Amino acid sequence: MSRNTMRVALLAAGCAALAGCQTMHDTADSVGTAVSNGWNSLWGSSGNVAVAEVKPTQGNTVSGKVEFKQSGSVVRVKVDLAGFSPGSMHGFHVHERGDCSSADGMSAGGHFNPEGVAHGSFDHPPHHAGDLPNLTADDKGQVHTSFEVTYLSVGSGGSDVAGRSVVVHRDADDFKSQPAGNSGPRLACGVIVEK
Ligand SMILES: [Cu+2]
Repeated sequence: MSRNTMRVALLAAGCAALAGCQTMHDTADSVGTAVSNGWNSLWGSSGNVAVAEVKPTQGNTVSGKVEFKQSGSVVRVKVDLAGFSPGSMHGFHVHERGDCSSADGMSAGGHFNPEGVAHGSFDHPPHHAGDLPNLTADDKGQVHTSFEVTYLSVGSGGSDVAGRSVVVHRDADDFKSQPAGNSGPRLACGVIVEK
């Protein structure tokens, strides 16, 4: 293989690895933009709210808060977490059991999956109701972001997040591997409680 051929091959591999990011970006643009047009009116006062106080699992450092707020058919997920390695990317899901009592977070069970479908990417059905975008830490090792989904609910309905948990994983979710995107051990867990 010539030097140039090798370079092309490496570039192709890089593109494949980034495909998930590109997909996320597209969704952020198409779904997320609605927020900037009406953040205050859409998210200001009414709507069911549930919050998870996220605590690190044993030997880990990630902690913070995740808020779910419903407005009509849209749920905004607001994420404020710290304690990551700068620039790292992590799988992030709603898991089925509101139980973070075990040291490794496994007490939260598998992904919240009321429809009994395969794991996948949050923007390409079918996917678990609990499938959410990967989180990417900033240069301080923090995540401050929000996004919107239309397949969860807060306080009622078959996809109600209240009484479930959020789990942050060590590795990025590949949005393909079953049943959990090969995202590795659980760095942090928080029971989602309706306010
Ligand atoms: Cu998970």
